[in-house]
Amino acid sequence: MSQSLAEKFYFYMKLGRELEIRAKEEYTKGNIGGFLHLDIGQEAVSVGAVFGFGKGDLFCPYREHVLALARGMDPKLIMAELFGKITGVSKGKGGSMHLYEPKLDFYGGNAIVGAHLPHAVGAAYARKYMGEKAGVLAIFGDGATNGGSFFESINLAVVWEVPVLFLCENNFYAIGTRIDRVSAFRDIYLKAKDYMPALQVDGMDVFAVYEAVVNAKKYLEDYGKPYFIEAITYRYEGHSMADKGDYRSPREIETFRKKDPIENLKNKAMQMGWLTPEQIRMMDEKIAQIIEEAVEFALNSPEPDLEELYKDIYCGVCADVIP
Ligand SMILES: Cc1ncc(C[n+]2csc(CCOP(=O)(O)OP(=O)(O)O)c2C)c(N)n1
Repeated sequence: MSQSLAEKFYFYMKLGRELEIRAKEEYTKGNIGGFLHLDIGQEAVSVGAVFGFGKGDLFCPYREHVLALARGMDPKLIMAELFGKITGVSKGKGGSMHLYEPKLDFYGGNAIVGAHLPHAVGAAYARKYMGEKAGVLAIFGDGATNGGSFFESINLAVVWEVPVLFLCENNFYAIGTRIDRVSAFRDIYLKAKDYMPALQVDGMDVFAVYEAVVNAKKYLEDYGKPYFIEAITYRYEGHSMADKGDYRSPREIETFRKKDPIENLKNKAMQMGWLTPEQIRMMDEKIAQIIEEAVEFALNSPEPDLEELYKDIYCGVCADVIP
Protein backbone atom coordinates (compact mmCIF):
# COMPACT_ATOMS: atom_id res chain seq x y z
CA MET A 1 0.00 0.00 0.00
CA SER A 2 2.62 2.55 1.12
CA GLN A 3 4.85 1.42 -1.74
CA SER A 4 2.30 2.12 -4.48
CA LEU A 5 1.25 5.38 -2.81
CA ALA A 6 4.88 6.50 -2.55
CA GLU A 7 5.36 5.84 -6.26
CA LYS A 8 2.21 7.74 -7.21
CA PHE A 9 2.97 10.64 -4.87
CA TYR A 10 6.55 10.96 -6.08
CA PHE A 11 5.52 10.84 -9.72
CA TYR A 12 2.87 13.55 -9.49
CA MET A 13 4.77 15.83 -7.12
CA LYS A 14 7.87 15.69 -9.29
CA LEU A 15 5.82 16.04 -12.49
CA GLY A 16 4.18 19.13 -10.98
CA ARG A 17 7.47 20.65 -9.95
CA GLU A 18 9.16 20.02 -13.29
CA LEU A 19 6.16 21.31 -15.22
CA GLU A 20 6.24 24.52 -13.23
CA ILE A 21 10.03 24.97 -13.45
CA ARG A 22 9.64 24.68 -17.21
CA ALA A 23 6.62 27.01 -17.24
CA LYS A 24 8.71 29.61 -15.43
CA GLU A 25 11.40 29.28 -18.10
CA GLU A 26 8.88 29.56 -20.92
CA TYR A 27 7.38 32.62 -19.24
CA THR A 28 10.73 34.39 -19.26
CA LYS A 29 11.08 33.50 -22.97
CA GLY A 30 7.74 35.20 -23.64
CA ASN A 31 5.91 32.01 -24.56
CA ILE A 32 3.55 32.35 -21.59
CA GLY A 33 1.84 35.64 -20.72
CA GLY A 34 -0.50 37.00 -18.08
CA PHE A 35 -0.44 35.63 -14.57
CA LEU A 36 1.52 32.56 -13.52
CA HIS A 37 1.37 31.41 -9.90
CA LEU A 38 3.65 28.53 -9.01
CA ASP A 39 2.95 25.80 -6.47
CA ILE A 40 6.65 24.97 -5.98
CA GLY A 41 7.13 23.90 -2.34
CA GLN A 42 3.42 23.18 -1.85
CA GLU A 43 3.15 20.00 -3.93
CA ALA A 44 2.52 17.67 -0.97
CA VAL A 45 -0.73 19.48 -0.21
CA SER A 46 -2.00 19.36 -3.78
CA VAL A 47 -1.10 15.73 -4.42
CA GLY A 48 -1.97 14.38 -0.95
CA ALA A 49 -5.33 16.16 -1.04
CA VAL A 50 -6.44 15.06 -4.50
CA PHE A 51 -5.49 11.41 -3.97
CA GLY A 52 -6.81 11.35 -0.42
CA PHE A 53 -10.14 12.78 -1.50
CA GLY A 54 -10.63 10.47 -4.47
CA LYS A 55 -13.99 10.85 -6.17
CA GLY A 56 -15.80 14.18 -5.84
CA ASP A 57 -15.84 17.71 -7.22
CA LEU A 58 -12.78 19.94 -6.90
CA PHE A 59 -12.92 23.73 -6.58
CA CYS A 60 -9.46 25.29 -6.63
CA PRO A 61 -7.72 28.65 -6.40
CA TYR A 62 -5.47 30.09 -9.14
CA ARG A 63 -2.44 28.10 -7.90
CA GLU A 64 -3.89 24.94 -9.39
CA HIS A 65 -1.50 23.32 -11.90
CA VAL A 66 -0.46 20.46 -9.61
CA LEU A 67 -4.04 19.89 -8.44
CA ALA A 68 -5.08 19.52 -12.09
CA LEU A 69 -2.24 17.11 -12.85
CA ALA A 70 -3.08 14.96 -9.83
CA ARG A 71 -6.73 14.92 -10.92
CA GLY A 72 -5.60 13.44 -14.24
CA MET A 73 -5.43 16.45 -16.55
CA ASP A 74 -3.14 15.88 -19.51
CA PRO A 75 0.11 17.90 -19.10
CA LYS A 76 -0.06 18.78 -22.82
CA LEU A 77 -3.46 20.43 -22.36
CA ILE A 78 -2.17 22.29 -19.31
CA MET A 79 0.96 23.56 -21.04
CA ALA A 80 -1.03 24.58 -24.14
CA GLU A 81 -3.42 26.51 -21.90
CA LEU A 82 -0.51 28.34 -20.27
CA PHE A 83 0.76 29.19 -23.76
CA GLY A 84 -2.71 30.55 -24.68
CA LYS A 85 -3.21 28.02 -27.47
CA ILE A 86 -6.52 26.69 -28.81
CA THR A 87 -5.51 23.12 -27.87
CA GLY A 88 -5.38 24.12 -24.19
CA VAL A 89 -7.87 22.68 -21.76
CA SER A 90 -9.81 25.99 -21.74
CA LYS A 91 -9.11 26.65 -25.44
CA GLY A 92 -6.30 29.02 -24.56
CA LYS A 93 -8.77 31.62 -23.33
CA GLY A 94 -8.28 31.13 -19.61
CA GLY A 95 -4.57 30.72 -19.07
CA SER A 96 -2.84 29.58 -15.91
CA MET A 97 -5.61 30.55 -13.48
CA HIS A 98 -8.45 28.91 -15.41
CA LEU A 99 -7.71 25.24 -15.94
CA TYR A 100 -11.20 23.73 -16.04
CA GLU A 101 -12.47 20.28 -16.96
CA PRO A 102 -15.95 19.13 -15.93
CA LYS A 103 -15.20 15.61 -17.24
CA LEU A 104 -12.69 15.34 -14.39
CA ASP A 105 -15.05 17.08 -11.92
CA PHE A 106 -12.41 19.81 -11.89
CA TYR A 107 -14.22 23.15 -11.61
CA GLY A 108 -11.31 25.59 -11.85
CA GLY A 109 -8.96 27.52 -11.21
CA ASN A 110 -10.55 30.74 -9.87
CA ALA A 111 -8.82 34.13 -10.08
CA ILE A 112 -10.95 35.82 -7.45
CA VAL A 113 -9.71 35.04 -3.96
CA GLY A 114 -12.32 32.98 -2.08
CA ALA A 115 -14.95 33.25 -4.84
CA HIS A 116 -15.00 29.51 -5.40
CA LEU A 117 -15.97 28.74 -1.79
CA PRO A 118 -19.66 29.59 -2.22
CA HIS A 119 -19.57 27.64 -5.51
CA ALA A 120 -18.26 24.62 -3.61
CA VAL A 121 -21.03 24.87 -1.03
CA GLY A 122 -23.65 25.14 -3.80
CA ALA A 123 -22.20 22.14 -5.63
CA ALA A 124 -22.14 20.07 -2.43
CA TYR A 125 -25.74 21.03 -1.73
CA ALA A 126 -26.71 19.87 -5.23
CA ARG A 127 -24.81 16.59 -4.92
CA LYS A 128 -26.39 15.83 -1.56
CA TYR A 129 -29.84 16.77 -2.87
CA MET A 130 -29.35 14.26 -5.69
CA GLY A 131 -28.46 11.55 -3.20
CA GLU A 132 -24.75 11.43 -3.99
CA LYS A 133 -22.27 10.91 -1.17
CA ALA A 134 -18.90 11.93 -2.59
CA GLY A 135 -18.88 15.57 -1.41
CA VAL A 136 -16.75 18.45 -2.57
CA LEU A 137 -13.14 19.50 -1.97
CA ALA A 138 -12.53 23.25 -1.79
CA ILE A 139 -8.90 24.41 -1.62
CA PHE A 140 -7.81 27.96 -0.84
CA GLY A 141 -5.00 30.02 0.67
CA ASP A 142 -4.70 31.57 4.11
CA GLY A 143 -5.43 35.01 2.61
CA ALA A 144 -8.85 33.81 1.46
CA THR A 145 -9.85 33.13 5.07
CA ASN A 146 -9.88 36.86 5.81
CA GLY A 147 -12.65 37.49 3.28
CA GLY A 148 -16.41 37.49 3.74
CA SER A 149 -17.04 34.68 1.25
CA PHE A 150 -15.02 32.33 3.46
CA PHE A 151 -17.10 32.99 6.58
CA GLU A 152 -20.36 32.95 4.63
CA SER A 153 -19.39 29.62 3.09
CA ILE A 154 -18.40 27.82 6.28
CA ASN A 155 -21.53 29.17 7.95
CA LEU A 156 -23.89 28.02 5.19
CA ALA A 157 -22.15 24.65 4.90
CA VAL A 158 -22.97 24.03 8.56
CA VAL A 159 -26.51 25.41 8.41
CA TRP A 160 -27.34 23.41 5.27
CA GLU A 161 -25.33 20.39 6.43
CA VAL A 162 -23.43 19.90 3.20
CA PRO A 163 -20.31 17.75 2.72
CA VAL A 164 -17.52 20.17 1.82
CA LEU A 165 -13.93 19.60 2.85
CA PHE A 166 -12.47 23.09 3.30
CA LEU A 167 -8.72 22.71 2.85
CA CYS A 168 -6.58 25.75 3.58
CA GLU A 169 -3.02 25.88 2.23
CA ASN A 170 -1.41 28.10 4.82
CA ASN A 171 1.82 29.37 3.26
CA PHE A 172 1.84 32.40 5.62
CA TYR A 173 1.54 35.03 2.89
CA ALA A 174 -1.16 36.70 0.83
CA ILE A 175 1.02 38.14 -1.92
CA GLY A 176 3.51 40.17 0.21
CA THR A 177 1.38 40.44 3.33
CA ARG A 178 2.41 38.16 6.16
CA ILE A 179 -0.38 36.38 7.98
CA ASP A 180 0.08 38.05 11.37
CA ARG A 181 -0.49 41.49 9.83
CA VAL A 182 -3.98 40.65 8.55
CA SER A 183 -5.33 37.67 10.43
CA ALA A 184 -6.50 37.63 14.04
CA PHE A 185 -5.59 33.94 14.12
CA ARG A 186 -2.20 32.62 13.15
CA ASP A 187 -3.59 29.08 13.32
CA ILE A 188 -6.20 29.24 10.60
CA TYR A 189 -8.10 26.13 11.65
CA LEU A 190 -9.22 28.04 14.76
CA LYS A 191 -11.42 30.14 12.47
CA ALA A 192 -13.51 27.05 11.67
CA LYS A 193 -13.16 25.03 14.87
CA ASP A 194 -16.41 26.28 16.41
CA TYR A 195 -18.32 25.40 13.24
CA MET A 196 -17.06 21.92 12.33
CA PRO A 197 -14.27 19.40 12.98
CA ALA A 198 -11.06 21.29 12.23
CA LEU A 199 -7.40 20.36 12.47
CA GLN A 200 -3.90 21.30 11.39
CA VAL A 201 -1.54 19.07 9.43
CA ASP A 202 2.08 19.21 8.19
CA GLY A 203 1.63 20.24 4.59
CA MET A 204 5.24 19.38 3.72
CA ASP A 205 4.50 15.69 4.39
CA VAL A 206 2.40 14.14 1.64
CA PHE A 207 1.48 11.09 3.74
CA ALA A 208 0.22 13.31 6.58
CA VAL A 209 -1.94 15.32 4.17
CA TYR A 210 -3.22 12.17 2.49
CA GLU A 211 -4.21 10.52 5.77
CA ALA A 212 -5.92 13.62 7.11
CA VAL A 213 -7.92 13.98 3.88
CA VAL A 214 -8.88 10.30 3.81
CA ASN A 215 -10.29 10.66 7.34
CA ALA A 216 -12.08 13.87 6.43
CA LYS A 217 -13.60 12.27 3.35
CA LYS A 218 -14.95 9.44 5.47
CA TYR A 219 -16.55 12.00 7.79
CA LEU A 220 -18.14 13.77 4.81
CA GLU A 221 -19.56 10.49 3.52
CA ASP A 222 -20.75 9.24 6.92
CA TYR A 223 -22.32 12.46 8.19
CA GLY A 224 -22.89 14.62 5.07
CA LYS A 225 -21.44 17.62 6.91
CA PRO A 226 -18.43 19.92 6.41
CA TYR A 227 -14.88 19.48 7.71
CA PHE A 228 -11.83 21.73 7.84
CA ILE A 229 -8.10 21.05 7.38
CA GLU A 230 -5.28 23.57 7.58
CA ALA A 231 -2.09 22.38 5.89
CA ILE A 232 1.07 24.24 6.90
CA THR A 233 3.17 24.75 3.80
CA TYR A 234 5.43 27.21 1.99
CA ARG A 235 5.88 28.55 -1.51
CA TYR A 236 9.51 28.89 -2.51
CA GLU A 237 8.80 31.33 -5.35
CA GLY A 238 7.21 34.77 -5.25
CA HIS A 239 3.43 35.07 -5.30
CA SER A 240 3.43 35.17 -9.11
CA MET A 241 5.97 35.86 -11.82
CA ALA A 242 5.61 39.58 -11.09
CA ASP A 243 6.84 39.12 -7.53
CA LYS A 244 10.37 38.25 -6.41
CA GLY A 245 9.16 37.33 -2.92
CA ASP A 246 12.04 39.25 -1.35
CA TYR A 247 9.93 40.39 1.63
CA ARG A 248 10.88 37.03 3.18
CA SER A 249 14.21 36.41 4.86
CA PRO A 250 16.65 33.90 3.29
CA ARG A 251 16.64 32.13 6.67
CA GLU A 252 12.89 31.61 6.53
CA ILE A 253 13.03 30.27 2.98
CA GLU A 254 15.95 28.00 3.87
CA THR A 255 14.06 26.58 6.88
CA PHE A 256 11.25 25.41 4.63
CA ARG A 257 13.54 24.27 1.83
CA LYS A 258 15.07 21.87 4.34
CA LYS A 259 11.60 20.33 4.67
CA ASP A 260 11.22 20.02 0.90
CA PRO A 261 8.24 17.71 0.34
CA ILE A 262 9.73 15.89 -2.64
CA GLU A 263 13.17 15.33 -1.11
CA ASN A 264 11.55 14.18 2.12
CA LEU A 265 9.30 11.73 0.36
CA LYS A 266 12.20 10.43 -1.72
CA ASN A 267 14.42 9.88 1.34
CA LYS A 268 11.67 8.26 3.35
CA ALA A 269 10.61 6.01 0.47
CA MET A 270 14.20 4.83 -0.09
CA GLN A 271 14.82 4.30 3.63
CA MET A 272 11.65 2.24 3.93
CA GLY A 273 12.47 0.28 0.78
CA TRP A 274 9.32 1.52 -0.98
CA LEU A 275 11.32 2.97 -3.89
CA THR A 276 14.76 2.18 -5.26
CA PRO A 277 17.14 4.76 -6.76
CA GLU A 278 16.63 3.01 -10.10
CA GLN A 279 12.83 3.41 -9.92
CA ILE A 280 13.28 7.09 -9.11
CA ARG A 281 15.69 7.55 -12.00
CA MET A 282 13.21 5.93 -14.37
CA MET A 283 10.36 8.13 -13.16
CA ASP A 284 12.53 11.24 -13.52
CA GLU A 285 13.35 10.25 -17.10
CA LYS A 286 9.72 9.68 -17.94
CA ILE A 287 8.76 13.03 -16.40
CA ALA A 288 11.43 14.86 -18.42
CA GLN A 289 10.03 13.30 -21.58
CA ILE A 290 6.42 14.20 -20.69
CA ILE A 291 7.40 17.84 -20.10
CA GLU A 292 9.35 18.00 -23.35
CA GLU A 293 6.37 16.63 -25.28
CA ALA A 294 4.00 19.04 -23.55
CA VAL A 295 6.15 22.05 -24.52
CA GLU A 296 6.49 20.80 -28.12
CA PHE A 297 2.73 20.35 -28.28
CA ALA A 298 2.09 23.85 -26.94
CA LEU A 299 4.67 25.47 -29.23
CA ASN A 300 3.26 23.77 -32.32
CA SER A 301 -0.39 24.51 -31.54
CA PRO A 302 -2.21 27.49 -33.10
CA GLU A 303 -3.60 30.44 -31.19
CA PRO A 304 -7.40 30.75 -30.94
CA ASP A 305 -9.09 32.51 -33.88
CA LEU A 306 -10.52 35.94 -33.19
CA GLU A 307 -14.07 34.56 -33.46
CA GLU A 308 -13.33 32.44 -30.37
CA LEU A 309 -13.78 35.69 -28.43
CA TYR A 310 -17.54 35.36 -28.91
CA LYS A 311 -17.77 31.70 -27.94
CA ASP A 312 -18.22 30.05 -24.51
CA ILE A 313 -19.70 33.22 -23.03
CA TYR A 314 -23.30 32.09 -22.64
CA CYS A 315 -24.36 28.50 -22.17
CA GLY A 316 -27.38 26.38 -22.96
CA VAL A 317 -30.48 28.19 -24.05
CA CYS A 318 -28.85 31.65 -23.87
CA ALA A 319 -26.23 30.64 -26.41
CA ASP A 320 -29.01 29.95 -28.96
CA VAL A 321 -30.97 33.11 -28.21
CA ILE A 322 -28.20 35.70 -27.88
CA PRO A 323 -26.28 36.30 -31.12
C1 LIG B 1 -11.44 39.19 -3.97
C2 LIG B 1 -9.99 39.44 -4.35
N1 LIG B 1 -9.27 40.33 -3.64
C3 LIG B 1 -7.96 40.55 -3.94
C4 LIG B 1 -7.38 39.89 -4.99
C5 LIG B 1 -5.90 40.10 -5.29
N2 LIG B 1 -5.15 38.94 -4.83
C6 LIG B 1 -4.76 37.99 -5.69
S1 LIG B 1 -3.98 36.76 -4.94
C7 LIG B 1 -4.12 37.47 -3.42
C8 LIG B 1 -3.54 36.80 -2.20
C9 LIG B 1 -4.25 35.57 -1.78
O1 LIG B 1 -3.48 34.87 -0.85
P1 LIG B 1 -3.83 33.43 -0.36
O2 LIG B 1 -5.31 33.26 -0.32
O3 LIG B 1 -3.09 33.19 0.89
O4 LIG B 1 -3.32 32.46 -1.50
P2 LIG B 1 -1.83 32.14 -2.00
O5 LIG B 1 -1.55 33.10 -3.11
O6 LIG B 1 -0.91 32.29 -0.84
O7 LIG B 1 -1.89 30.75 -2.52
C10 LIG B 1 -4.79 38.67 -3.52
C11 LIG B 1 -5.08 39.56 -2.39
C12 LIG B 1 -8.18 38.97 -5.72
N3 LIG B 1 -7.67 38.27 -6.74
N4 LIG B 1 -9.46 38.74 -5.37
